[in-house]
Amino acid sequence: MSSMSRREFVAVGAAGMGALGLHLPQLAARPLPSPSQLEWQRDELALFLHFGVNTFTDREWGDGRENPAIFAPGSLDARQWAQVAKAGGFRAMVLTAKHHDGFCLWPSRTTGHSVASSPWRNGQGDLVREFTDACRAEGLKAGLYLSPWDRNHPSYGDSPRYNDIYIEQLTELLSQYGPIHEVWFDGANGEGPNGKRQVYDWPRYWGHVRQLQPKAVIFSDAGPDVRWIGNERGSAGMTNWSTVDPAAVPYPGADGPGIIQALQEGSPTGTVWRPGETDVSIRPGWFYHPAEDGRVKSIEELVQIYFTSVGRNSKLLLNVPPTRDGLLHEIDSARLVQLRHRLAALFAEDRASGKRAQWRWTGARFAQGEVDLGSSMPIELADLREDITRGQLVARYVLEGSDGGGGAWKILSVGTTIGYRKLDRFDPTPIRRVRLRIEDALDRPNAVRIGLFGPADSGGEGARPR
Ligand code: FUL
Repeated sequence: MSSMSRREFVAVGAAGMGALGLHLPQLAARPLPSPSQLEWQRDELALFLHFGVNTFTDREWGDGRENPAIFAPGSLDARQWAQVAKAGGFRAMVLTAKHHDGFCLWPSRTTGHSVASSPWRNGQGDLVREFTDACRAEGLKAGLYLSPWDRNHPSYGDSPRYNDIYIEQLTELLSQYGPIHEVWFDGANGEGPNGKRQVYDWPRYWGHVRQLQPKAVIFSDAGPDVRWIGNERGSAGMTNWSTVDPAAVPYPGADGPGIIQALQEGSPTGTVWRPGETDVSIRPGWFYHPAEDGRVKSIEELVQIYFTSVGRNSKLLLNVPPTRDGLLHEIDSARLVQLRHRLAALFAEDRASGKRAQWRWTGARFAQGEVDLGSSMPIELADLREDITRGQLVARYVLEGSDGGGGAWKILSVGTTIGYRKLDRFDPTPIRRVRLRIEDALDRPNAVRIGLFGPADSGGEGARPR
């Protein structure tokens, strides 16, 4: 329990600032995003890169006995990764600095099981350096994944000793490579080389990150800053609160009834701000496998994932694994560029832009906003946004459209939460006026920003994804 309270302390320290609530005393307790959490969410898209010895053994989980000699990416170019990410509209990248096999992509002082023992760059290479340099050169934020489960390190399972080693690895990663914007903690907790299981000291790990990189967001099932969304299919909950009850998922990897639902949906009564991150791979596996070249997700699947992640108040962390050459595969790279073009076409012209929405507060927790587009036009997509700097409040809404001339209101979409961004698609409907009825909220709702988009062929180039 003492570890719990320390963890909560860390989380509250990050999220609890800024809630003044002078006029509405109950707001004092309502969680708000920290500046880092806000920035993290607004970035919307981050690229995940699984790369290491598994790339060369064609496996998903290495057992820690891989010979470092196999790590030999002939044409590795982290700058190419960053350029592809940027061309795809991504704003950050997260690299597996160490996966469960324990092989470190930087020359760590804690182990010989690293790039320093590989033929790559004659053992003089440092992939974390090349990765962070490439991120900066392309204006992307850098994030690192450091698996606590380590199937190679002899101290794993000897809990205090390994915890010291892990802290030292964090120190190396977080003090030598400039600003790191996200630190990604996986909850996997299998056996080490001697068959022992490790007891992780999460509060110590997280406190250490806070000390070395106070602006980084810390990801895990249990936060403290951003939480796992509860599946690897690319789908956030239809209801998705950015607030959570910290006791619902007490530590990363926790299992039990209600945990997945708590991750998927968050909680309207949650006491900490901990938005969900949706991680999914563009291929069936996390690591590159040549046999999966024909199974890269289609552009329609990727657009759908964007709608079920970013479009459901989450952030998308899309995994695109480098090949054995150390480059992103041309099929994957082309898909990312296509994704950017498809999204640009979908969001080419906001028909509500410049049209002031009229808001009326119809009750303590109800409101209604109406936009007049001036003339009838086909609409098929709504982009709803709460001002989350003031928290997340909307709990249920109905979006309706009318084709002017005193015509009846027709329901376009219904939903529960909105949050940072909620994207609703519906059949193209000729509409002049749109109204958003907030039917339930945690408090007096703030005005919601309403964006409205027509079919791509009437607002831009490219086909509509369905
Ligand atoms: C999981 C790991 O076991 C997978 O290999 C992958 O890294 C995924 C993102 O997290 O827990």
